[in-house]
Amino acid sequence: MKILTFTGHTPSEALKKAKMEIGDEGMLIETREIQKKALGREALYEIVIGIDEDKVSSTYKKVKKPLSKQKPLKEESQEILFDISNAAKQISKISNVTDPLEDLYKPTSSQSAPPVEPKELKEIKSEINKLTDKVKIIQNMFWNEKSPNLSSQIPPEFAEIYRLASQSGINKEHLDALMQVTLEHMPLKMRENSSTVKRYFQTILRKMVPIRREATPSIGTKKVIMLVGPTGVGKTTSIAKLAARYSFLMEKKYKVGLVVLDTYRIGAVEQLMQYARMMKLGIETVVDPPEFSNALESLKYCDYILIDTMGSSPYDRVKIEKIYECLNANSSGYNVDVVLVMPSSIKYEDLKVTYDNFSTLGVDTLMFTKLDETMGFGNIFSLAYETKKPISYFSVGQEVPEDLVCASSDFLIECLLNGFNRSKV
Ligand SMILES: Nc1nc2c(ncn2[C@@H]2O[C@H](COP(=O)(O)OP(=O)(O)OP(=O)(O)O)[C@@H](O)[C@H]2O)c(=O)[nH]1
Ligand SMILES: [Mg+2]
Repeated sequence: MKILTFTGHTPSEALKKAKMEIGDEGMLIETREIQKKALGREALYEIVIGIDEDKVSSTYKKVKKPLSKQKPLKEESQEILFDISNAAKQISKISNVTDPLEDLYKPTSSQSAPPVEPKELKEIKSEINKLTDKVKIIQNMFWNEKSPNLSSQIPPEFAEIYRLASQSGINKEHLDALMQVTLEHMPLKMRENSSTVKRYFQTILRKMVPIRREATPSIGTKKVIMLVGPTGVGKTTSIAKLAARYSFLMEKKYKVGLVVLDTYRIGAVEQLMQYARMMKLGIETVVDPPEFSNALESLKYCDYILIDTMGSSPYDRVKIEKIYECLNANSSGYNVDVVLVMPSSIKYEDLKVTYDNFSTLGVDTLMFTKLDETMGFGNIFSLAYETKKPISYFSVGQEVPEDLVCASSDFLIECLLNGFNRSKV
């Protein structure tokens, strides 16, 4: 017997290479991880295949035959499927996990492949999809993060979605709780492959994220919205985007007024003043908390009053206290909606600390900015899930007014599982 080795970034990649080189004849002897995944470096796996010496050259010839003489695609893909299925069994034995492919795609006598004709392209596509799914399953079997919090092991079909969600920065406890719910409630029939599992899990995620739909003021009422949050997160830019949205971009044009809390007299008003000038909007500055009610009163002709605040570190209790004093001094009778603005680029734990410190202001909704600067969105999901505070808006770039998105669970979960894509805004 001749021993051959093949390497790849995943065991299935190595298997594919083996398949390309020696066809179906070999027997998988061993799979090992020869290089661990590290920052900036992919993992490397090696598989060891044993093959009868006299079969090496003939097999090689078989693979190298011209394209025109190769078997029809459907038959080939079927073969790869069973080949991988066998390999999966052997890999399973080595890694001591159950075979994910055992019952799926077991050939039965009635399933013998009919001859392929051009009109059967659909079937070929479906075969390829099945094959891709199997490869994914094998890949994910080697994803070595375990979930000790789950009462049962994660079935292979769930591994991809679990990995995606985990890599998105979702809090581990939240993810395990969601996975447990999915495992308990998902109809058996839907567990057939990882794409139905993904769809089901996506639906659960969507249902779990609280969203506040935008509601415009009805006749005779007004909306007073205050943006609070850490320094430099995009509060003023977002106020400008909202102001433009309400006064120009919606079907109905609303009257918008602006208020700036400049209780530290640091000239925080200048940036917003420029936007106010450009959009011809009334603007009031509040330096001392008792002036807050007067500022709101003087904008009573407006449908929307948007209040900008100076940024403060979540640990700067004195600055947050000043905002609280303004809210406390509000005798105008107008209800102030407090929106906590946070960047999506910080991890869940930091978002939670920020939320806890600003929560003394009575946060009504969450707004996340800088979605264009991050890869994972699980942190956002987890904060909304944990605090049960609905998300109202997302900011997806620096451009005023276009880079603003009204929150929706579809949009967030799409970002979470597939990344932010400007074309889907
Ligand atoms: N990439 C990106 N940049 C943003 C986004 N929103 C705001 N910015 C930028 O972030 C920077 C700070 O924005 P500001 O609106 O001044 O932030 P702020 O929260 O008002 O800052 P302070 O008033 O100093 O607390 C500016 O350069 C904005 O253009 C966003 O969604 N994506
Ligand atoms: Mg600002």
